[in-house]
Amino acid sequence: NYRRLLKYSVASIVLACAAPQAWAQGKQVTITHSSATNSHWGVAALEFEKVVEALSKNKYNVVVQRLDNEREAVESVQLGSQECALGSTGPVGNFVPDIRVLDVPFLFRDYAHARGVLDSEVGDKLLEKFKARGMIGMVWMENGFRHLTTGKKEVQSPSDVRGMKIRTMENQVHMEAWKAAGVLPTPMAFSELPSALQQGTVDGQENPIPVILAGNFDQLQKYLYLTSHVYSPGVLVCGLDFWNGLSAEDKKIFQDAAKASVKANRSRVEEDERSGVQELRRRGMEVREVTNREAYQEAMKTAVANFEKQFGADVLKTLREWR
Ligand code: EAX
Repeated sequence: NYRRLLKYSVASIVLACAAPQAWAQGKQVTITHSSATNSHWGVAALEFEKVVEALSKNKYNVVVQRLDNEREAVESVQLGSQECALGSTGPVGNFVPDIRVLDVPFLFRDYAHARGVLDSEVGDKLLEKFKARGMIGMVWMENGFRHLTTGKKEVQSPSDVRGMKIRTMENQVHMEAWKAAGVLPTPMAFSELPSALQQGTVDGQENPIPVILAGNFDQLQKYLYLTSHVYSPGVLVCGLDFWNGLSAEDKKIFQDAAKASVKANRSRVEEDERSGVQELRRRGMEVREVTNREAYQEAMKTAVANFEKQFGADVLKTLREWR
């Protein structure tokens, strides 16, 4: 009897210790992003975590992880080995071809223009396209306007980029545009970029201020040219099976969290845009204002003719002239 009593008391102590913990853990939902915690992606993922956990009263335990290979992240979401991911649309067009139109260079004038389109029915319709590819496009996010950087050779005008090896995202639209400008586009995942710059496999790359800042690219590149040649959208995606398994109430929680996440993301982009160039100069980067942006546009012109065929000249015109 004494033995039995002992067995029961041990069992109840074990249960007492384990149970609340298991309960507090909630159902694990992993979301990945490709940058530092202190970045426009990091703060967005943390906000998503905070809001899901608060609104669900810890029914869900959101785990934020860093995964610099954005293509792999989307693949994992599609396959269901992770629930959600947020990041640039760079490689996403390879999964959802319709969204490639958003990556066309010189399409958006400024942030207000891009956000206006993404937040409209045009953006909603494009998010709908993710379903056929096993994902839910939750919300449009933002990576920022991309700028060219180089390591050794200084670029004075777009004709100087001819023959240069520039890393691009694994994005056909970007590759085509740079090719038209005479560049040898070298596509690779974001995860491979720092070592490619370090080893000099490429002469330069292009990314928005928030990415250059958070990735400390000032240590890898000497020159920054404020080309703003293309707006780089972002997107928060979740797996379709995961999504279909949620109750309507929980879906609403995740949607609200996604919206809060966009807010955090955009206000961080704004902050980086305000102080980032000054900070990069302070860190020693040679920053060049670009007064001849049209010359870059001109250099990419033959590609734009192709994009008009691919996406429809009228579609591009509507997007360009959006007010
Ligand atoms: O999402 O691959 C890129 O250059 C992206 O801009 C970066 O991953 C940030």
